[in-house]
Amino acid sequence: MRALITGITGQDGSYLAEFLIDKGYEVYGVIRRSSDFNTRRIDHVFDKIKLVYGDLTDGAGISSILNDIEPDEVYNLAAQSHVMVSFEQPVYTVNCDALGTLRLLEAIRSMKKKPKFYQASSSEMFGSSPPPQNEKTLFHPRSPYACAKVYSYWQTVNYREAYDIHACNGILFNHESPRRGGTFVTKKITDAVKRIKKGEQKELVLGNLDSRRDWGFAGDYVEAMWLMMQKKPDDYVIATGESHSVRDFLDLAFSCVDLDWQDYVRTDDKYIRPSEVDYLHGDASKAAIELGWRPKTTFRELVEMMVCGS
Ligand code: NAP
Ligand code: F7E
Repeated sequence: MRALITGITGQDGSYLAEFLIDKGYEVYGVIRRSSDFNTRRIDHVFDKIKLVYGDLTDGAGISSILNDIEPDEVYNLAAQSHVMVSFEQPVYTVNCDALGTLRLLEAIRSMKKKPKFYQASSSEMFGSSPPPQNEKTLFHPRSPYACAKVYSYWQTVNYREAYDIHACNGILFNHESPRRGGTFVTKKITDAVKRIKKGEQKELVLGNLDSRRDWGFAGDYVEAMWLMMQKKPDDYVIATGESHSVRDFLDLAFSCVDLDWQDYVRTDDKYIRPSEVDYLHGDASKAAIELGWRPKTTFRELVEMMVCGS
């Protein structure tokens, strides 16, 4: 089996590449040209994967990559994935996260042997819909990022229905790891905890501490992506079924090194979003029943892994 991963240099791309290599897949990844090395997260599997340059904003390039590689499965993980940044760069975010998906789907539609397609949909699409959220919950997106993901969600459903493409949406709730980007709140907190403990940082400045997220471990979630591709194409919520506030995360992360977060954290309005998603709490029972998928890592284990990991 041959898989193509867009966003292979990201957090999820790196775990998915490892997972598929272990399953015996031939793994291809799309990377963006950058002015310096950007393969930190996949250096350990570099000899086992094949990389091609590409960008989701370049439709002709995406089409020729697909036609050259002829993958059996395409995992579309590439995105401008930061919600706050999407308020500053809404047009770019939509170009990449919404039209980028359409470019991939259009390229697949024109192929003789159509690969299966996985779309990285997000719990952000639920926005202000009250918890618990599942596949039947209405979308009420609260950011340009979330609006772009809703667009991609529906294009994925439509290409499945209109052209019989094996296309599925994984509606993943927040998932983290030691490989999480440093500007997301969990990694920002756990990096700060380590530096504060070593005396290298004095304070941590954050935004809204009251929002609640259903945080799982990225390593567990990539298995769900693969499982979805092995079944009849459909859409699945992937979550732990537990929700915690940013405050809860701070409590646990600082307590791992015997510190009290209230001695170090202050808030600044510059991190407050124009519109916020207050409460995410997923119900992944459909994935449990139909895919046999359940999260393996607890909230405490996740926080400890991030505080103790590199
Ligand atoms: P991430 O760490 O930010 O990785 C994003 C990846 O997309 C990187 O490889 C990045 O390349 C690539 N990328 C960005 N813009 C691109 C473009 N224009 N063309 C090609 N590649 C581009 O994100 P993640 O946490 O692994 O998330 C993976 C996917 O799941 C994303 O679509 C995200 O929106 C979605 N998602 C994430 C979560 C979560 O909690 N992590 C939850 C639900 C959905 P560079 O390395 O060059 O920047
Ligand atoms: O924010 C609050 C912030 O940026 C979580 C992406 O992977 O998951 C992620 O999106 C919460 C928000 O993740 C800071 O206001 C407080 O309420 O870590 P985050 P996110 O916005 O939930 C979804 C599912 C995705 O799809 C996205 O791609 O934490 N918060 N203070 C802060 N957030 C950040 N980043 N930085 C702060 O200083």
